[in-house]
Amino acid sequence: MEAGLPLVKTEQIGKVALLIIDNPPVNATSHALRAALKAALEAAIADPAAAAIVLIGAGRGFIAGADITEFERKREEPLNPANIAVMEQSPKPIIAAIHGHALGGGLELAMGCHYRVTTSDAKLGQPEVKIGITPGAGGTQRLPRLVGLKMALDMIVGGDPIDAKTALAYGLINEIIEGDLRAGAIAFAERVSDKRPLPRVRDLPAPAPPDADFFAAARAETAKRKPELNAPQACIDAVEAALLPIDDGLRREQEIFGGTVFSEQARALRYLFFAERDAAKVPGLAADTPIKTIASVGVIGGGTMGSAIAICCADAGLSVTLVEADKLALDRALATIRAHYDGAVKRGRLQSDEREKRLARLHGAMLLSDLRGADLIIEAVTEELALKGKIFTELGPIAKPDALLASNTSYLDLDLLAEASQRPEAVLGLHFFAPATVMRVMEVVRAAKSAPSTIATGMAFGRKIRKIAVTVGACDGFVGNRLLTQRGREVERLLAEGVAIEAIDRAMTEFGFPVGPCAAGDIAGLDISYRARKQRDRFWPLADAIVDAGRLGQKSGAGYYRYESGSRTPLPDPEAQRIIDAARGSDTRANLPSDAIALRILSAMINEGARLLDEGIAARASDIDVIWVYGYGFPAHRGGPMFYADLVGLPKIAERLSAAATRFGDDGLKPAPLLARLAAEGKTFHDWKRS
Ligand code: T1G
Repeated sequence: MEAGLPLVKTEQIGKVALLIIDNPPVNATSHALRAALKAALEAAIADPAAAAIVLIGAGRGFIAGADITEFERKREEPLNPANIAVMEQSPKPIIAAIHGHALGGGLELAMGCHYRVTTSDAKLGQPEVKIGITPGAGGTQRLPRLVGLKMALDMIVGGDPIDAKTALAYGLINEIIEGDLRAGAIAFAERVSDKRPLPRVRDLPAPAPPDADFFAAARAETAKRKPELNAPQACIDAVEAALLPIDDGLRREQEIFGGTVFSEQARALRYLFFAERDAAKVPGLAADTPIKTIASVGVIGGGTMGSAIAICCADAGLSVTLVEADKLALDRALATIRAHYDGAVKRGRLQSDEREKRLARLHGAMLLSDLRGADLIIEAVTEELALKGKIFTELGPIAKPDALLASNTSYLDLDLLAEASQRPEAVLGLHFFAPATVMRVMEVVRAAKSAPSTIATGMAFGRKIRKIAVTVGACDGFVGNRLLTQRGREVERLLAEGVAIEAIDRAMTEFGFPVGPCAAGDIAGLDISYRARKQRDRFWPLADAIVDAGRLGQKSGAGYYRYESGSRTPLPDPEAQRIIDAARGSDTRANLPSDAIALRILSAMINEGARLLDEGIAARASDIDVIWVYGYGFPAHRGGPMFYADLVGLPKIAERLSAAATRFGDDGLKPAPLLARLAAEGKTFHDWKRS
């Protein structure tokens, strides 16, 4: 916010006082804004010239909620409830004029007003649960009085906003203003300026519970869907308090809110909120680095990844040409894509006309030369260096002069592909995570000679296809898979000690992962990591023994678990354990507590994270966390491996690793220099900034 410019400007338009809230980028209610708003409200209420007051936001929207950056410390008065009290005691009507987002404290302030009008594209919601807290300015009490318990609960426990049409249908707003909001809101204010009594939400009757076990059912259903999260249950508790008289309910809400704000889960989710946004700022990349326009994309390879990448591009409105080696493979890829969209229509997630629009953007081809017009070409063929090298060699002379050439390789040496293309400055890695239509993160890999605009364009492309794009350096496995390898290595050590397959997976699911490392391997296909190990002379005798026994995971019906035909449910299989015991030459079992198993695995990953920071492959610790949370299912309410390390304390992690290095005689387990240094200095990864 430009210093000295008022956060709230008041304009008198006829008999209406217009209070313009201006705290870019999203009018978050920082302490300064709350204080300025209180002063402006009190002045307008006292001003005889003002028969009505309109609150309106400058910039992108109304108010995106409380200033989340303030939650790491005790927040100063006035808080939003104080401003709401001022409005509810006002003898004059106050109208919230909403465009863009009215979220969290922003919607709560609007519900403190007597009327709410919006533009047709406004979004209204209580997303607090997504950052691990409950609403804390009356939203859990006023929203149910306006929209009923069911809708209020859906909005508050789910956290997703509703659109203006739905808000009008549920009585959350009074009117949708077509055309100029400011003028429309002032006209509305003039119309209601003499209407009495003033409709205060707090005066509405407490909502009647739909049926006796409404809340019990909501708790059970939420516990099933989000068993590890505290905030959704706390939100249900707070909304249930709406059955009480309003002031009792508001007091109860404050108690519940206070119990969530400083919780570990809330701190982790807040951290991730900003980590996600920080990832978009690539250190060393000037903000004005030119970004090329990407309107058409060529995808080479229509396998699982290639067809999913094509779908992501078509979903984002891009024209896509999918190249396969022959007609059979091409037809198969296009059929996979059509089946994806048919499924989405069947599940009601997509309108059929929208399906046709997206399919119309997709074209099949069988020649690389058919990609000569593409702005960006993404190679997504099998992980074979020779094949990828051949493709990049051919692409060099074919692609148009300013095209970008990207590889979806997960491991291979990008610089070799870049050299093969004869235009290394235009080459980058775009590493998607399977399933690419679901996983929200994408590693944008900077090769040795990638031009700044190539990386800037890769990041913009990521945002365009609604991915969280994170720039990483080029190395074997980039960031995500480097930690994955260390996780696999520690699992191999645990298996060798006699820890059971199920015990390892249980430890990581209890920690919060959706599936354990062994079951995750079965999903991905054990032959893929087996081949990657062989290509690097990496010898994991126990993991190899499973594959050597023909157990490739889900796709072969057995891996670390067995799978009934057509089922994806991992079933314990003594045969898998027998193969491992045979390979380690013992069937004695070691029983380690789950948290010890989890800490061993996480420590190895955290150590690798520290190396990646030291090497400059990862620019900041939070980038590693964003990649693992949105690419590998690391539980978001734990913040990511590096955030978790700070929570546990780096000295403890370093000590653990030193002990393991001695025990296993493996220098690879020694604390990485950065970890050892930060631990010794009593610092955290969060403190660490690249000098
Ligand atoms: N506080 C502080 N900074 C915020 C912020 C907030 N609430 N919302 C956004 N920012 C920053 C963000 O970090 C980024 O900064 C810039 O604004 C643009 O955001 C009392 C307790 C509104 C949908 O959870 O969902 O109210 O990176 O990149 O994609 O009950 O921001 O540029 O430096 O996300 O257009 C509840 C959070 C708070 C909404 C816009 N509110 N915000 O998305 O832009 S708790 C939220 C969003 C609360 C009350 C409780 C999105 C957006 P930078 P952006 P965008």
